[in-house]
Amino acid sequence: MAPEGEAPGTPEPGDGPDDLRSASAWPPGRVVVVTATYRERATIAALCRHVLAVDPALQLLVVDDDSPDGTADAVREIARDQPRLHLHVRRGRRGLGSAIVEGFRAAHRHGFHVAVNMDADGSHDPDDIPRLLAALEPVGGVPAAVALGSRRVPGGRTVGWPLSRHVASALVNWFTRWVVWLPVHDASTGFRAVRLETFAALGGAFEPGYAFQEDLLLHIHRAGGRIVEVPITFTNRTEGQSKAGLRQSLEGIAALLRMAVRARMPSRP
Ligand SMILES: Nc1nc2c(ncn2[C@@H]2O[C@H](COP(=O)(O)OP(=O)(O)OP(=O)(O)O)[C@@H](O)[C@H]2O)c(=O)[nH]1
Ligand SMILES: [Mg+2]
Repeated sequence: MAPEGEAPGTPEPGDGPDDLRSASAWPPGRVVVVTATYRERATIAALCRHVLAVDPALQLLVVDDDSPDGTADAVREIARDQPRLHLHVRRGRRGLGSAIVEGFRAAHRHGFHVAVNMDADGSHDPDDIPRLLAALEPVGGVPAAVALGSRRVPGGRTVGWPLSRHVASALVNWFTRWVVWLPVHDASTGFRAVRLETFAALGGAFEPGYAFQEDLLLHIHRAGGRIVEVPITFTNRTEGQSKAGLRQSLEGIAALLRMAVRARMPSRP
């Protein structure tokens, strides 16, 4: 539930000193979609409209790292008469993982139960959100902690990738399954529904970059959380540019190696 009488723009714990957050109060809600953006002006407006049209109960939080292309302005424009759309602008590019963590923490503070994380570049289809949410429901009395939109289970697929991306993705997922010992087929997917109670209980530090996706799953798995995979079709971006450059790839490899070490250390009680 949104805190009553909250002053718009008041910094909250976890906000950087010069961050800007949504100027409007959040309506109460259960599920919020969290999308991190860096230079996504070409796609963000369509994504906002599509997500908010999927279900009138859904809200959307965009965590933008002050994109120089004016991504935040495009969000503000729509948010002006859309109370279910929230914007959090951070100063300077600080990484995909850290943006998602800030989004999840803000969602938890506002009383949401579930956050759906997705990319802003059109690769993930908002129409798949209801299937991800349904997959969180209990099986044998045990709810799932996270439902992954998976390209690597029967029915899932990837459209438009060059061979090099297929090879890189296969290597990452081989490593996370057989070396990091994560029992999932698509650990690097950026489309997932996460129970915020589980997330908040994890504590600890997460990898701040792209490897956050695998790292979150490692935390959840080691805490005993159930992970389910739902087949999705992932479509390579057709607009804007990839933000995952050589630096991000090298940081991702280093992070996976750290995770492999952590996977061999005893879990916290
Ligand atoms: N806030 C924030 N968002 C980021 C950052 N880096 C990437 N993103 C966003 O994270 C999402 C995934 O980034 P992409 O560039 O699409 O990475 P990718 O999906 O691995 O690669 P492509 O689809 O080939 O571009 C997109 O919505 C980006 O805008 C960052 O440093 N900060
Ligand atoms: Mg992408």
